[in-house]
Amino acid sequence: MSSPFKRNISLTGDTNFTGIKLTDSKNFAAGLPAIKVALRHTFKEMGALEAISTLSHMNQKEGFDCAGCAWPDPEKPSQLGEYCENGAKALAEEATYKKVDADFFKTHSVEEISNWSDFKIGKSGRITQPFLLKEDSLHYQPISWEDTFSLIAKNLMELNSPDEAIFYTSGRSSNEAAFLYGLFVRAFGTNNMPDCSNMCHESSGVALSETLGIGKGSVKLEDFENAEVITVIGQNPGTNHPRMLSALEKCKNNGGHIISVNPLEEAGLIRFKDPQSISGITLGSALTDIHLQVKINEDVSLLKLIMKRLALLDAEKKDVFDHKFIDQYTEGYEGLLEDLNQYSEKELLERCGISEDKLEEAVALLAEKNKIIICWAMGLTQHKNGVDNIKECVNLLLLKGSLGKPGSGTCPVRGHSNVQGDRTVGIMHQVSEELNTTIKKVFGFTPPEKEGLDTVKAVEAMHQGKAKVFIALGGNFASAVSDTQYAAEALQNCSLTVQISTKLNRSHLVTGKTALILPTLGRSEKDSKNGKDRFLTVENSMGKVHRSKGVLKPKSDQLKSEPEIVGGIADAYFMGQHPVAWKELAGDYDQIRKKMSQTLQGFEEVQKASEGTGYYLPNNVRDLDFNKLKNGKAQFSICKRAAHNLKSNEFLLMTIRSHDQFNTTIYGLNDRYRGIKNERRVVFMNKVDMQKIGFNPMDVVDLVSNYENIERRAKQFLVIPYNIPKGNLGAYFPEANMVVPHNHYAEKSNTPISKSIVVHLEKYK
Ligand SMILES: Nc1nc2c(c(=O)[nH]1)N[C@H]1C(S)=C(S)[C@@H](COP(=O)(O)OP(=O)(O)OC[C@H]3O[C@@H](n4cnc5c(=O)[nH]c(N)nc54)[C@H](O)[C@@H]3O)O[C@H]1N2
Ligand SMILES: Nc1nc2c(c(=O)[nH]1)N[C@H]1C(S)=C(S)[C@@H](COP(=O)(O)OP(=O)(O)OC[C@H]3O[C@@H](n4cnc5c(=O)[nH]c(N)nc54)[C@H](O)[C@@H]3O)O[C@H]1N2
Ligand SMILES: [Mo]
Repeated sequence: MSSPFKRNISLTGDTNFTGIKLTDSKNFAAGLPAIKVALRHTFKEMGALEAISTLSHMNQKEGFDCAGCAWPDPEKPSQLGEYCENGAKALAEEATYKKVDADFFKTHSVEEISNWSDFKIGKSGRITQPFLLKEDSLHYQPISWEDTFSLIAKNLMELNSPDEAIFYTSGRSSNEAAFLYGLFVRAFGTNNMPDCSNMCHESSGVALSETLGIGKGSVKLEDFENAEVITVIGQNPGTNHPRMLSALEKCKNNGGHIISVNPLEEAGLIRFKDPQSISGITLGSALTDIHLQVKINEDVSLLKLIMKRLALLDAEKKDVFDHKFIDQYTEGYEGLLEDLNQYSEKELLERCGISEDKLEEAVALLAEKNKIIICWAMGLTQHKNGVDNIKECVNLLLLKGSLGKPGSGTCPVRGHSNVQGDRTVGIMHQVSEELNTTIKKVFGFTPPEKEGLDTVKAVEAMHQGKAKVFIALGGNFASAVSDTQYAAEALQNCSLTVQISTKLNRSHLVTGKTALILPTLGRSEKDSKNGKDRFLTVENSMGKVHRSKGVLKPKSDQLKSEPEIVGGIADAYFMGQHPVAWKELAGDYDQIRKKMSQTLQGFEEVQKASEGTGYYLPNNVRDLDFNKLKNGKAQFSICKRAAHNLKSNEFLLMTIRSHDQFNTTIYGLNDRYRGIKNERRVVFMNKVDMQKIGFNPMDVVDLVSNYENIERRAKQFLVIPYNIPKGNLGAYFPEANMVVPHNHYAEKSNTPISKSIVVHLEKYK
């Protein structure tokens, strides 16, 4: 018997060092250098004229939403442009003139491409037509759209159960595409809808739903101007949400204060020069008033300590906590105080690693002020106790009555530009009875009632051969999920993997036996039908739905819009035997929006988005309505810390983003603000730790984790002495995903522990 055809695919690509240069890490972000870098990237990828004219449409009412982060746009966008350095880079990536066409795949086999670095793969350009990788082939070849859809339909029909298919979503998709996709998956018969949010803000969603009754934040952009204290915890806005810095600056200009809680002194948090304001270019302002350099995953220790001190002050003065608010709106206050009493101050202080005077400064500020916002991102969510990290933040806000009034509230800063919208319109593995009931009413079919698989469980199911078809609406699943080796085995176990994508990435190489690439329009591109330009809608990080309309000529006339691709798959699968007329619906976005308005709570006004103004979705916390929760009250929580029990040679590793990447898309090899030039394979380490184990700067090491006696190894990293707490390490994602175990994740949210992996270092051999 001949052995099955096997491709020899590299999971890391080229790991040779690229020629590192170290500079001082920067203590301010943005300003003129940011504009220079932004323009350099866009000019190189798309030419100067087109770059400048396109950037002027980004985040404007008549234009398109930036495909970078989900930070909201101000009501009056800046005349100098409403974009940041990293938004410009995101555009450059999408609008690049380089193309991945039939010749490209004829020349390069998937094995060859897999040996390139992620940086080089990404720079190959935009995918121009549908491609098929046959079971016994090493080269993708062109395929027609029609054949693509029939092949997918055939594979779906051959499954023993709809639960053998997985439908992933990355957070770039529009509301319309995601709504249609979710509808098709339910009509097909499964809730297997893992999405990037499972690896991202799922912990926030769980924590906020359980304590406040809605899985989203409560602040609006204008609250930043009114806040007295903004705490930025576990988030690096200078790199990942640069436009947020202008909002923080406004808070400061109005007399507010900023506390940052982070193991690193991130540039944007310390000083900032707004490239979009003339004064900012020249002045540059100190943003953070108090930087609390917490040890990795000790935020709960720190927050408990702060609340303990505040409770002591409140016992004396009675006005530190908002007792009226606590009485009227909350439940569990006494329980929280009891919990705080069980911890010793000394132990808490030691664990979080903060100095006594810094702590006191923060406590004094928080004691005095009531209009408080807490912002957070992956530094809190991606830990074993990620959900409790966030609940502890909610505890603090509840004590201070800092919810439902101007200048205060929760602010989970979202990642992908429409990750929040995708969830709102029905991308989730959980079952919502309410949604199922309306779908039945509006569309005439009964959605499945069994909970589906999230990201972690989907990988396991594929690994065990329980799922055989994998379809991805965007993203780069193979590189984004934990445990690269295990994830690759899982995907390679599938009979068919399908990627709906704009750009080439590793998930097009780490595939099932047969693989398809379905190329789609990007955000910045015109989506025209019958000579008319169409728009789609998205929801920003603060729950505002607004439209997005591309302006550029599509890179190829063979691209289809995401709704049309989903409609094509659904139409081929059902062949007219279904109550939904998939193709017609997919081709008419106004119809999709009409159906959304009939199906989804809060979408009654979605047509307003067509007028360009946008509107806010309902938010019970803004109205201080906690009726959905136990006894109609917001809930205080008892939060746990993670116990790592490190051995003497072990460290906690956080996997973070450099300044030159968007998730798995590598824009460049620099991490300007951290002083790293031309290299990604670095590990940040405290000097004292280096001396202790006898490492010198630039020593080459492997990162090694060992969970349940399974050794995982990320090879070849340069040791960089850095201002990071003792016992902690930092390295970039996705390279470090090699060492993140697939079966360790946050309780309740299943978010991988990407920010606190126990590792030791071994000299590279
Ligand atoms: N340019 C650009 N923009 C992006 C992205 C991108 O890759 N590039 N990604 C987008 C996406 S999907 C997301 S989710 C967001 C991510 O935005 P961030 O969450 O800001 O991204 P990370 O680089 O993961 O950074 C986490 C921050 O938390 C800190 N941290 C790590 N562990 C801990 C901890 O235990 N406690 C505390 N207090 N801090 C900790 C790190 O030092 C770092 O500053 O950004 C979005 N925007
Ligand atoms: N170790 C570690 N792992 C992590 C993280 C971490 O901090 N550490 N962060 C996690 C987080 S927060 C997230 S959100 C995930 C991200 O996981 P994903 O969302 O799966 O990954 P991305 O890198 O954002 O996906 C990039 C690809 O999306 C495609 N794309 C871009 N724009 C579009 C579009 O408009 N439409 C379509 N259809 N495709 C498009 C392109 O082909 C591009 O190559 O990774 C997670 N993984
Ligand atoms: Mo994310």
